[in-house]
Amino acid sequence: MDLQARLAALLSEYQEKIAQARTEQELRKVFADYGGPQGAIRVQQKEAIKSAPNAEKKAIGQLSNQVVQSVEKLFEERLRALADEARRRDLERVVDVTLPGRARPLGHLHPVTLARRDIVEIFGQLGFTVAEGPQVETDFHNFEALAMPKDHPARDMQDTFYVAGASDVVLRTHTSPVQIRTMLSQPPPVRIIAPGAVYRKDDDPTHSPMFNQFEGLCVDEGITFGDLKGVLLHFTQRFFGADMGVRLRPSFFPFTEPSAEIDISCVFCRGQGCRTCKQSGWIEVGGAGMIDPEVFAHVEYDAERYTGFAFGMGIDRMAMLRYHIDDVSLMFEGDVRFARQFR
Ligand code: FA5
Repeated sequence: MDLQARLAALLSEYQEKIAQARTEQELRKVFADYGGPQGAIRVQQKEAIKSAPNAEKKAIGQLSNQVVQSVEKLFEERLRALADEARRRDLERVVDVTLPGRARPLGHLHPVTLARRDIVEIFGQLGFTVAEGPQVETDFHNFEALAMPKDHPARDMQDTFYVAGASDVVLRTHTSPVQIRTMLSQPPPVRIIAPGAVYRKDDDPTHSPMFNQFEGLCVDEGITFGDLKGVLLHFTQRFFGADMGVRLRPSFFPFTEPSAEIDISCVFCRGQGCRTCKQSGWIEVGGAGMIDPEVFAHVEYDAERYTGFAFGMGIDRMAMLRYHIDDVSLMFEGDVRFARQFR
């Protein structure tokens, strides 16, 4: 059989096989077997060229190239036919246009996000702007400038995560370093609120190793403890409802003097006394006080002229109280069924 006859036989074999191919994948395989670089036609071509006298080589090349072109053309036609068939089958499928649509699942804001947004809005209306600071903080901003030099016993109140290999870099243990960053970057008057994540070696049903606080700082001439109490009372009543009370209980923080623990009336019993508030009618939500002159010295504010107050509260704690959630770990598990319940 001469080359022409062999190629014609291959071509008709090929035609039969592509007609049988039912999927694009099958079709591509048949094409590769015949028309591809290692396919039967190229093999025939190479063998024929090798054994032919020089004068005939060109004609052999042309002939087999023509056959390959036909193979390609047939492949493309069959590919189009397969696509058309698939489309026709799709169109023939019966669609019941009266069926209800499938609703797309909607995401939900986390209770901590909801609480943070409300906090920022309430303080925004009092003229407080939002300030931010890094979560990986220097020892200076987190402790030193807040009147907690190294070896100060108050450092033990906040069990600290240190960054490996850097003894004076920590994961911030509270949002108070944002006070320092803000005062270092601008002169008084200052009125900021600083929400954000903080970290402590703490882990039980009401304490989490990562949690959120918001810091408040107000510095100007003539700011008093009465202003602090007024702002906290206004905030609490907007956030929890008009019948909520605030109590400031004497306490100690190295960076404020006098200092106080902030209690709000128990959200469960509205101050009547219950198991959660241990019958006291009050629940602790944060700390506060008047800025200590030592802190003003670190940021070069004139303590003779200016006074100020600061407070720091747990956002997670506030959200838990507002939505009556009894385990802080639920807040961080990322279960969408949990988030879905809060609006
Ligand atoms: C502080 O962190 C001070 N920086 C607050 C402050 C700011 C005082 C400005 C004075 C002036 P304390 O460690 O008490 O204080 O934390 C404040 C609040 O954060 C707590 O009342 C609580 O609501 C919340 N909190 C503390 N630890 C955790 C924790 N592990 N998990 C969840 N919330 C926490």
